[in-house]
Amino acid sequence: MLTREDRGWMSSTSRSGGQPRPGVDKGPIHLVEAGLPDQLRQLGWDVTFDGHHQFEEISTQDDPPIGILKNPRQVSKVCEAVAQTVAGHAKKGQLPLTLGGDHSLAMGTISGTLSQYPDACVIWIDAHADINTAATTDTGNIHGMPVSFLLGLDESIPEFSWVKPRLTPQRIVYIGLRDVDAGEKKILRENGIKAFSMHEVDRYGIGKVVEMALDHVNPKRDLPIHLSFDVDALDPSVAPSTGTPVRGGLTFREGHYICEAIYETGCLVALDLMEVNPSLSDADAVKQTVAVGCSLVRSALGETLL
Ligand code: HAR
Ligand code: MN
Ligand code: MN
Ligand code: MN
Repeated sequence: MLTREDRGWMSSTSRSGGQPRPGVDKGPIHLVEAGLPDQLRQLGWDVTFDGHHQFEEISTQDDPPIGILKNPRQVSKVCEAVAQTVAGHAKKGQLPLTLGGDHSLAMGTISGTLSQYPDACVIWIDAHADINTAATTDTGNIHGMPVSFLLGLDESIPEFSWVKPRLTPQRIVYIGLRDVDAGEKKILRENGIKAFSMHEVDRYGIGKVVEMALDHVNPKRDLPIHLSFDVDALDPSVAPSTGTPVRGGLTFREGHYICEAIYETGCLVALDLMEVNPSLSDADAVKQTVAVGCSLVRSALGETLL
């Protein structure tokens, strides 16, 4: 498992094709300009910042919808490139931190993690389940679908057949859900996928929820963990600048507690921070959201309160 002496690695993926609102591709630039690389160096990480991957060679043109899926070829190719990049860094023993960009990118980051750590589990922090298939999506926005491709639940789109190795339903757990489509609820139920919605956070408290989530995906605390954090899991009063805010979310401390507790397991091998969109809301809201994003990452990478 990685410790602070290991090399950290950081990449940002400035693409936004998985959702319709422009600007989420600029999230990483703001997080980096806010000083995230140096903040992590101060925690003892040897940070290599790869630069802002724009994947300019991957065209945004000539990509008509498949069914109602928007930008399918572009999203697929970007995610495949991200998977290779993440896998390459994980192979060298580095801990890949990927800043998004929209959450469709997790198809790439998690595929990359699984290629190096086939027994890894995924902790997905989000207001949304992102588990629509081509048959269930109402919007055609692929950022609402990455988990179904990762699990192999949708084999109808050949463009995404590269998504391997596959995740299994017992190896993913959600925290923070509160906006789940009817079709997604059915998929969660039918596949026995464990999810802790805001209802469970209210009932048990965040400490107990994280413990139960870990007991489910990582009972002996010996499996590698990929943490995929969608900033819209936080309440919009805490993280306003994001494309699909949903009220009733995690507090500032609940979000940070999750990150701290996962760091404490010593099992974290990869981290995503997704869906920061600096073009939404006013300058103060953007500053607040970017600052929260940086501090979530610091917490997941070992910042302690005392
Ligand atoms: N479930 C809706 C859809 O499929 C909304 C998804 C919004 N997704 C994100 N990612 N912001 O979590 O379109
Ligand atoms: Mn790179
Ligand atoms: Mn998401
Ligand atoms: Mn979300």
